[in-house]
Amino acid sequence: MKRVIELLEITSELGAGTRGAGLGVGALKVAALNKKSDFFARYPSITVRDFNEYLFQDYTTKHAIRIEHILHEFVQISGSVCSSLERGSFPFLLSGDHSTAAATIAGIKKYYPTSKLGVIWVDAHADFHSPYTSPSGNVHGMPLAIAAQMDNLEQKVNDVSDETAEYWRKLKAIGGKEPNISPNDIVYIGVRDTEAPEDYIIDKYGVKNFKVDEVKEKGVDKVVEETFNILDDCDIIYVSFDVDSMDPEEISRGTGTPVKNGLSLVDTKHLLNTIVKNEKVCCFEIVEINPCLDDKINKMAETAFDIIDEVSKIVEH
Ligand SMILES: [Mn+2]
Repeated sequence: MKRVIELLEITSELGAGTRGAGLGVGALKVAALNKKSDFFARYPSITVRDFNEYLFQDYTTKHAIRIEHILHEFVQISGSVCSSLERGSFPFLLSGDHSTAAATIAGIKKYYPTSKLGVIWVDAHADFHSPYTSPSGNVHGMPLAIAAQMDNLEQKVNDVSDETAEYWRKLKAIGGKEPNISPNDIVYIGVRDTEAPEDYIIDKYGVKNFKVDEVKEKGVDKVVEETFNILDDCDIIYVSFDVDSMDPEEISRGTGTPVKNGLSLVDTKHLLNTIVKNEKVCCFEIVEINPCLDDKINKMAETAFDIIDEVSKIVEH
C-alpha cells in the first residue's frame, strides 16, 4: 500500500532540561527555505498545540518535571497521530523533545490496538528512566519507560511525591491499561550514554543495542537486517530518530544533550533510508533539534532537514 505522508509539527519542549528544542520545527523550516526545498509544500501539515506557556511557571514535581502539562500534551499528540492513521496517512512527526515519543506510540496503538508494535530507537540515550530512577527529572529521558509501563523500582533512587506518582500512573495509562510496547520489541541504534538503572533494564530484557562501533564494523545493511530479524514478529514498526545519535563533532552541538563518538552522517542517512523502505514502518519521528545550542549557526537543522527530505521521499516511494 502506498504510504502518504502527513506532517505533524510538535513544538512542545516541556520534557527537556535545556530550553530551545521547541524551536526545532522552525529551524527545519528555515533550513528548507534556504535550500529552496518544496518539502513543506509537498505534504499536508498539522500543528499540534503545545503547552510551553507553563515553562514560565514554577513546577512542584522535581522527579518528573512539568508532568501534569506533559499529560495534557500527550492527549493532543496521541490523538493527532491516531487521527492521521485513521485518514490513511503516514504520520511523520517533526518534534521538540523526545518525551513526545511515548505519546506517538500511544497514538499508534490507539489505531492498531491488537497489532504488535516494534520500535527502532536511534539515539545516544536509552530513555528508559522513570521518576523513581531519573537523575534529572526530565521526562525526555522517560518515553520508553512510559510506553512499556516500567517503573524499575528494583533500581529506585528517588522518593517520588504522591502527586508525581499519580500523574505518572496517568501518563503510563495513555493508550490503555496494557503496556503499548514490550521491552523485547525495542531495538536501539547508537545508544552510548546510559545510567545504571537503564543498563539494568537493558540487561534484564536483553534489549539489543547496536553501538556506534558495531554499526561501523558490521556496516549499516547488516545492522538493518539484524534489526528486522529481532523485530520479525512485530506487525508494525515505529522509528524514533533523536538527532543526538549523530556525532556532535562532525555535525553540530545543536541538541539538548550531545554525546561524543556518535553515528556519522553517511551512516545515519543510509541507516534511516534503509529502515523506512520496510513496509512495516508506519510512523517516523525526528526529535531534539535545538537551534539555540547550535555552535555552527543552523547546522543541526540543516543536516536534519537533508535527512528527512530523503527519508520522506523513500516513505512515499
Ligand atoms: Mn532521546
